[in-house]
Parts: sequence; C-alpha cells; structure tokens
Amino acid sequence: MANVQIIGAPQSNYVWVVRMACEEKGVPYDLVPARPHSPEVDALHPLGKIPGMRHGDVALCESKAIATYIDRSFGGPKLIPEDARGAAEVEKWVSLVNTSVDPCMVRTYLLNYVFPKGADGQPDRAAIDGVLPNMQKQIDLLDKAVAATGHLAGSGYTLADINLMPILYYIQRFPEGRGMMEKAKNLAAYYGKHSERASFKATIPPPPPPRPST
Ligand SMILES: N[C@@H](CCC(=O)N[C@@H](CS)C(=O)NCC(=O)O)C(=O)O
Repeated sequence: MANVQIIGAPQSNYVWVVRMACEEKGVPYDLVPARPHSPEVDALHPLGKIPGMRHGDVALCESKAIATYIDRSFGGPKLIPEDARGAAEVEKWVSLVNTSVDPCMVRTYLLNYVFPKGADGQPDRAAIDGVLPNMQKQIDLLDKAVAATGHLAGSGYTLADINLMPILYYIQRFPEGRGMMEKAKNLAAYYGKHSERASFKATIPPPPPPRPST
C-alpha cells in the first residue's frame, strides 16, 4: 500500500503531533503541505482544519483520530497503552490540552504574536496580557503533572506527551512563555529531555517564528 499521507502545514502544532506519531512508530509517511480551508483540506475536514490524512482508502481528519489510527494500524511502540486505565490517562491529557491549553497558549498567546492584529501591525498587547494569568495557571498544573514520572500519563512517552511538546516549543519563542518555562523546573526538564528525541528533531517545522528581543 502507498505511504500514509499527512496533509497540512508543518508549522501547525497538530500536524506536528501526527508527524511525530509516525516517526515514533517508524511509519513512513509523505507530508503534503496544504493550508487550512484549501480544497484538499476541505475534502477531509468539515471545518477545513489541518491535519488530514490519507492511507489507501482511509481518509481522516482530527489529530487524535489520526494518531490513534496510526497507533493501531502499525507496529512499533504503543503511543496509547492497550489497557483501559492507561489509555484513559492518555485520553484525559490529550483532551485537557486540546480543549484548554491549546486555546490559551496557541490560539490566543502564540497567534497574537505570529499573526499580529494590533495597531500598526503590532501584537495586541491587551489580548496577550489578558491570557497570561491563565497561561501561568496551566504551566503550573503541567509542571506538577510531570513531576513524578517525567511524563503526563504513566511512566512512558505516549501520545499525551507528543501532543504537548509542540506547544511547549512554540511558547518559548516569545518572552512571557520563555520566562514561565524557565521557572517551571519540572516542565523545563521534561521539555529538555523529550526535545532530544529523534521524532521531535526530525519534525521541527521550518522556519520557526521570529524571536522578538525581550
Ligand atoms: N481539533 C483539531 C484542531 C485542528 C486545528 O485547529 N488546526 C489548526 C491549525 S494548528 C487549523 O487548521 N486552523 C484553521 C482554522 O481553525 O480555521 C485537531 O486536533 O486536529
């Protein structure tokens, strides 16, 4: 059968997640660059979001569904444990990150820097400042969550960790996120360790967002 196709822009944190899932399992894949709401993406996602995936006659959207399909269809290390409790722990963290952390840290904090909408094309300071207390709260809870095992779920590297790593990468491109990460000792150690994984290094998106001086 032809390779898995991952459809989307490599800069998307969710595209990055499914690429890392392939890399961790040793699944060959072709990245098909495509923007949200382009015809090839609209054909896969009812809301035009990335990533999409094609594999033979399987067409999918939504990063969690794609990563689960890859995990179950191929050999290699399990990204979602087989036991009910282990799988539920991973599900819990993917859900928490996708419904709370991503809206705060990516959709609000990061995108205000990357796609500035303030006066004179500058980042909207009020929007950024407004999200910082919530972001700090989330950094604190993540710092606590990884303290015991160095992982979000159980004691191994799972989809829960894969799903968080791109977000931690991106927030450190900007001053407040970098400052929060520096102070969150457990989370900083977690990021430092897992960013050394081959799956992470092989999928770092080109080019990184600019790093404004502090
Ligand atoms: N729940 C989706 C979220 C995907 C998502 O939000 N992708 C972003 C890029 S990181 C996107 O396509 N945004 C365009 C839009 O929302 O219109 C998933 O897990 O795949």
